[in-house]
Amino acid sequence: MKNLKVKKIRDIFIKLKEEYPILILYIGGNFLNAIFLRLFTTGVFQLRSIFFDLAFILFLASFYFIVKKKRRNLYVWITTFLMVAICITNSLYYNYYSSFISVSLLATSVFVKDVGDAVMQMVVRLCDLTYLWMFGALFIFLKKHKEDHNINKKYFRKSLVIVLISLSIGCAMPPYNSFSRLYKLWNRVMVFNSWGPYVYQVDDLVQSLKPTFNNIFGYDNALKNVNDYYNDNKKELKANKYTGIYEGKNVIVIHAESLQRFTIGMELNGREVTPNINKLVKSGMYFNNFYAQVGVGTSSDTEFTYATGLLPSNNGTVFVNYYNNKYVTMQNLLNNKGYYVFSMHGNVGDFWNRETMHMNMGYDKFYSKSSFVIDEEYGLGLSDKSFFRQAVPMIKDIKDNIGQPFYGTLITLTNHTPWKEANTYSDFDTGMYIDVDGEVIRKKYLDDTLMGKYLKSVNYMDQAIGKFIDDMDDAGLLENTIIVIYGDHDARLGKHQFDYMYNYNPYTDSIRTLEHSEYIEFNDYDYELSKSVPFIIWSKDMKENMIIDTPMGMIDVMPTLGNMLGVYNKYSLGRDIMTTKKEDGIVVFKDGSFITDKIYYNAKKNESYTISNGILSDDYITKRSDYADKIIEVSNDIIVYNLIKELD
Ligand code: GP9
Ligand code: MN
Repeated sequence: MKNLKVKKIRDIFIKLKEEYPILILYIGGNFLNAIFLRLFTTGVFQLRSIFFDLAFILFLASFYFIVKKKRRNLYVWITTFLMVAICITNSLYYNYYSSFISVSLLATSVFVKDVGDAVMQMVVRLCDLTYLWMFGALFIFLKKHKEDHNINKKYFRKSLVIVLISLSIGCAMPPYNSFSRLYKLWNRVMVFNSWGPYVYQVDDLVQSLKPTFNNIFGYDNALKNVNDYYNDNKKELKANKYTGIYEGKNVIVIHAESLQRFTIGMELNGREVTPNINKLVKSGMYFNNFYAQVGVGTSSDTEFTYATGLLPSNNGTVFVNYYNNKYVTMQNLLNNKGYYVFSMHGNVGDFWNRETMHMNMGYDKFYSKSSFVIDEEYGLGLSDKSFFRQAVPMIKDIKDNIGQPFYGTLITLTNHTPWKEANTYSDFDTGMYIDVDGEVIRKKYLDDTLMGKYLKSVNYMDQAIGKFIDDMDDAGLLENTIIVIYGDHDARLGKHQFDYMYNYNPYTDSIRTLEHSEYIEFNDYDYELSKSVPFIIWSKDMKENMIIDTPMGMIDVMPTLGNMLGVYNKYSLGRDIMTTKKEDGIVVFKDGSFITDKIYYNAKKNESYTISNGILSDDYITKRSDYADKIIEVSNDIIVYNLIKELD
């Protein structure tokens, strides 16, 4: 009986192979490409996802039986092209971002293009092009085999039945929470792993189109969700000893491009990388367990999370895709209090759609590249030193002619990856000196590495900031002003850059390995934790230096700094860190991962890494994971469905 069935299936297959060779290539080739994609990206092969690949390809293949004869080849070409494109773009994208691509990025890609050099770093591996073999094979097959079938509705129906069977088998297999992941799509890697690349991309397409159809699709549900969340978590303004301490003061916020915390206090050859920022750290409020919470919108996501206390969107970038929606921001709250609110940046105004979005956020004016004399350019635009030099008289002019208080965001630029001209603008020494038989020898060490260029560039930015603060002081602009500095996100340095920096052996010109007594371990989690950025609040007359080590994310700035400035944003999902116990601090990342004082939880791998030892309750991770999922969902609903305007 069993043998009979096997024989029957084999016969069907042989018949298909003889009669439909093109179709067999179509199914087999695109299926194989999906396997390759897994191999070259996550390396995870979940059996269930393979059934979804099959279901997807067979679904497309089923139309082969009902497409008109003369259109059939075109149909094969177009759909193959789409599937190959999915494989190539995701393969490339994953290598750089460790996540999968979103069609909503198409709107954002114009900005990525402008960061040209950074994109050039996006290494194209040969394996990323493997998928192209399918075009060659298809070309040969179409030339060799001429299929001349009429429309066959019976086969069409039969293949749809197989599609349904494949889908059902896939769905019946664990993990069962993959349905909610598919629906929410903030952990793209997990969706990819359990649903396969093709279903992932269809899901992404649907999610990206959601805002367009939001009135018919999910809007009511989202509104209810968000309303329930705020009702259940009513946050009343709780005054504390920091409430209003800086009320009415001018504020200058320095958005420091790619400034990571590990550079603070770091020395190379006896020279500090950030001597000027170190001074602020030692005399101001220094939040040394602080993380940016960005998505694909990097700089702009930090601006958004800082200003609103919401997390970035999972579908596209707020600044680009949802710039017209209503948000409550630090800027418009201060504006309502009578502040003159402005931003300055040495790049073109439409980068990240800032020109439009800054107005929506409540800035009175955005001084972009065209407001400055472009007398020195590095990377994406005006050099930081020139930018800050020109900013001082502009701020003086605001003070004298528009009035106080003012709130200004100064966005730096030179420290943007890949720091190609670092040797031109920085003399910071990234070599290493060793004593060989009484003679001092200089080894190149970090000289031509990305890390070396980065450190040089950070040192340059630090000098620019130091000079700016001196100039502000000379112009009498520091008397009634607080300075806020944050690193906007990590610098996208590869892990191997750290391995090399920590384990370089100058005597052998090699990298120390585990066996070596001086080996410094730097594992995947050390790498994640090293993405921490500094957050500093400083004023000239500050009485005491404070170090705050409670885990804190960018969304906590609105409630923390806002409280000091006497403004309150009831929609912020962050916490006032000055009154948050260290054990309650949590930094939620966009993919559901989080950091507390005890662990780093990686949602992609569902594993945790101990930061400090201690007994964790059984539900420690589940509770926080649920919380992370909730605030990601609420933020996303607010952004995608423009819900602030619906809430009271
Ligand atoms: C560009 C700058 C960089 O103006 O803010 O943006 P990023 O690439 O860091 O998101
Ligand atoms: Mn940036």
